[in-house]
Amino acid sequence: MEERKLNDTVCALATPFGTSALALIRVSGVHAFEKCRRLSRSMDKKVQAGIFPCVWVEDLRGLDGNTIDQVVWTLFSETRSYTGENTVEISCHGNPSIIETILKELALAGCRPALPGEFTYRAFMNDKLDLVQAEAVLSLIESENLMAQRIALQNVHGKLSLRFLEVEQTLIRWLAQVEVSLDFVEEDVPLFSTPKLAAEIRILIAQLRDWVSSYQQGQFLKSGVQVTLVGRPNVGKSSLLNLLLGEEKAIVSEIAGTTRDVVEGHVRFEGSSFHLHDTAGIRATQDSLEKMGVERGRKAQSRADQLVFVYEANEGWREEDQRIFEGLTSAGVLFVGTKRDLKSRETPPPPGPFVEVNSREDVFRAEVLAFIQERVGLKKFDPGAGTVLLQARQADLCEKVSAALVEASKVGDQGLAPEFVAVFLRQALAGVQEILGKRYDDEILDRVFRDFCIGK
Ligand SMILES: Nc1nc2c(ncn2[C@@H]2O[C@H](COP(=O)(O)OP(=O)(O)O)[C@@H](O)[C@H]2O)c(=O)[nH]1
Ligand SMILES: [Mg+2]
Repeated sequence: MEERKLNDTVCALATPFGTSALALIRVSGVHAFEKCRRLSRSMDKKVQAGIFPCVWVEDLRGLDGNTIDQVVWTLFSETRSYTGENTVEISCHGNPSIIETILKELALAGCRPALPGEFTYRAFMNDKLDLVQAEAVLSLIESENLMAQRIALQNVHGKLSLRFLEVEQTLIRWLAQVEVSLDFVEEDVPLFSTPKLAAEIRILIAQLRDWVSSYQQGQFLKSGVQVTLVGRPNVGKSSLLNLLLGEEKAIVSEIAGTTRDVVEGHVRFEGSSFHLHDTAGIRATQDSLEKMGVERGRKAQSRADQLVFVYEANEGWREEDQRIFEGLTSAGVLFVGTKRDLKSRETPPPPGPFVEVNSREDVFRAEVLAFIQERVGLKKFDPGAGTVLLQARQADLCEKVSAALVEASKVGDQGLAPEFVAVFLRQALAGVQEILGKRYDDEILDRVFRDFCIGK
């Protein structure tokens, strides 16, 4: 990644490039106002008035004096801006040629195009946000559904940071106790007992582990659940896909081997979001196209969070189904029996949780989706109640912190010298501080900010 500096002025389009009603261009830097003054006749007057934020409508002129667009100017002073630097926001008309011209004028005025996430990076460097909040900004932009957006927004406001700050405080307090007892070791005062501390540490470990496992749920909330339909040909996978999507997306036919490409669709249901993949039925076939379809299906299987094994409820679970089932790799499997309307007798059930449906009846749509939602743990999940991690970095570090604490508690249990406990507590503390961005290096920051869009 190119080097980020803090002493220059950066600019970027913050809205998607294309034709739209309006577009927003951001300029940030200590000298942002000076850089823009030649593009706006009122700039000097507005800056001198010193009232921020400051908003007005005025033509934006090129350095040659020609009018480029009528725009809304908004000035934020460094104390009130997102980045912690003087910031100019230009709302222009969403015409790609206007946008390009304005960006060109800004470059002529001495502004550098911003790198991805550079505005948020500057906010972090200027202590407007900690790293957990910066990542929450990213989550807020990326999140597919309302629940994840709500969590992300709470974390932009600092809710999750507060949790980590509490952990940091606890670790600092323990370290202080341990270190005091080291100082007084000659006086033989039993200031504190390591087994008692070890018990407290275990409570914190349990909490951290909860947070780590919340990440999986967080992923489901943020990016949706990848669901792949598998099973024999002609059991009704494509019909089920169409039922769940509420549209005739995949071709349904009584001819076995119809589906070859993986057919995909997205569906939202009660706050959850599912990406569905319909695949070619699994069977040995001589047809080279169908073979390719079966191969593609296998790939979709390996990417799935959840497999839905489709079988015929009217026929019941068959040996052939069992063989395919045993050939499946990874991911959780649940079962949906189709053609329930044709069922006239009790039939052998599949080897796991199942529902039986008639794919031609709309009422079964909610039933199947609720079933999947519950099986992946999204239904009983209450994001308002606990802590949900939306970023892999945070989950990985929590795991490291809890591993260090496990060591600390082991040493504590053995009643060994406090200095050994202190070593692992310090490791844990370093991990928490890395989560919060109190300790960082370029590599850490690169990893956090590379996923941002330009202009954020
Ligand atoms: N009666 C009835 N027929 C179904 C049902 N689901 C699928 N079918 C029929 O079964 C055949 C195969 O369906 P399709 O969705 O193409 O199966 P796929 O090969 O697994 O994708 C088609 O003729 C469908 O109309 C169902 O729930 N009830
Ligand atoms: Mg099909």
